[in-house]
Amino acid sequence: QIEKNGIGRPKGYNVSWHSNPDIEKHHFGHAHPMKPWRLTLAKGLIMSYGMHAAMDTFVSRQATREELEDFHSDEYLDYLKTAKVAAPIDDIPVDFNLGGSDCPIFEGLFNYCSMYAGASIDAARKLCNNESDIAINWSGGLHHAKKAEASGFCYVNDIVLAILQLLRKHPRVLYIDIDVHHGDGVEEAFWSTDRVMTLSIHKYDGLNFFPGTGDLDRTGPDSEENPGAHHAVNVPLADGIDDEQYVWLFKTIVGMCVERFQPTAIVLQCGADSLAGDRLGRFNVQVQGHGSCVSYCKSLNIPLLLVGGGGYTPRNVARAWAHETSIAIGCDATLDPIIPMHTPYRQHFRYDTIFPTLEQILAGENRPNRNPDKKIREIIASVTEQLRFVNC
Ligand code: V1S
Ligand code: CA
Ligand code: ZN
Repeated sequence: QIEKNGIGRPKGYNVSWHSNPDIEKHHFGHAHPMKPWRLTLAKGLIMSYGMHAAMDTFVSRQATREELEDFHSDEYLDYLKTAKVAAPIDDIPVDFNLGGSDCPIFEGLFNYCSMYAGASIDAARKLCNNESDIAINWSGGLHHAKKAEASGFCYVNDIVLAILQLLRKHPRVLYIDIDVHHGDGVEEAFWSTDRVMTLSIHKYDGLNFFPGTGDLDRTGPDSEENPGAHHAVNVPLADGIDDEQYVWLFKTIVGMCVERFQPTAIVLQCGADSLAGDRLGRFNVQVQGHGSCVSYCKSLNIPLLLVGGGGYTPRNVARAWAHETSIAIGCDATLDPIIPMHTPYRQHFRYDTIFPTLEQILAGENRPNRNPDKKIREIIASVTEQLRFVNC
């Protein structure tokens, strides 16, 4: 399989893959859109192509209490560890925003959180000691968690913990978030520093779309004295953006951020709910367009951490993260788009290709593009103006 698909291991270019099958076994509850099982589907696809042979694969470990305390408060971690499993009552969260229907308390919750956090921390360390050029944790990317609060299916913020690791060695980290939701937890954590620039592209509709933040003029602290001023970049979009516009916007804005900020490491949150046909998302981005964002970041030749995030139509999440793994290891051009016959749960994919057409993905649903080119150009102009104030 490996030879047939031409998957090789280019000398001197290392990709590490951090995962743990334990994570996939957790359940948020029957009706909950977050399904850790999507990771099993993604892993099956990645392995059926033989891609694991081209990476350093690591079974990740739980983050230690000390590591979690790098960002989270003692009281919050105590509560998270001891919280008793309970079905949400009338959608009302109790302490620390836990126990409502968004962030239920389920069996093995603390184990789940420590595991996905451990994987992102390990991945960041591989980049710090130059053992990896790209490190991947598809179980991470849980960007809404705050210091002492769960939010939007996220309990522990593995991205913040990974960036804190990177900052031990790297002077400047660029965080890029292509999840359809605003990366509010990461933005808030690094709001007052000029060592991390956060960039989130997301659906924004005032308060109507979760989490209700991420307007274009949210650029950092108001005071010019605060080092974090101008270091938060927000790209709010309307429903239905397509590949052409999204990739153009992504390359233009990321290109400008890299030029001004000169990051020495990049973290790319690859939330797959920005894909067309997502159960919670609103965009018309395809697997190809989503993957182009990864290709572009790889082409910058800066140490790169890839994490997962949202993604609520499991077959498309698996397609995207398998395709993005192939980009990381450099075999995307030679990968057979027909899903191998021996792929586990192959019947779940509905169509047998990694790249279904928009018509197949949307299955008759019509999601018009509400993003005129003029609006996209205005966003670019506004970010250009913002970045004039960034010096490194
Ligand atoms: N959109 C949305 C959505 N759907 C749900 C949900 C649906 C069924 C359930 F059984 C449980 C929850 N919650 C939401 C959003 C949260 C979205 C989180 C996205 C996370 C990420 O992809 O960015 C990263 C992993 N929550 C809300 O909209 C809040 C409510 C306001 C409405 C929904 N109810 C269930 C909770 C309160
Ligand atoms: Ca986002
Ligand atoms: Zn999301």
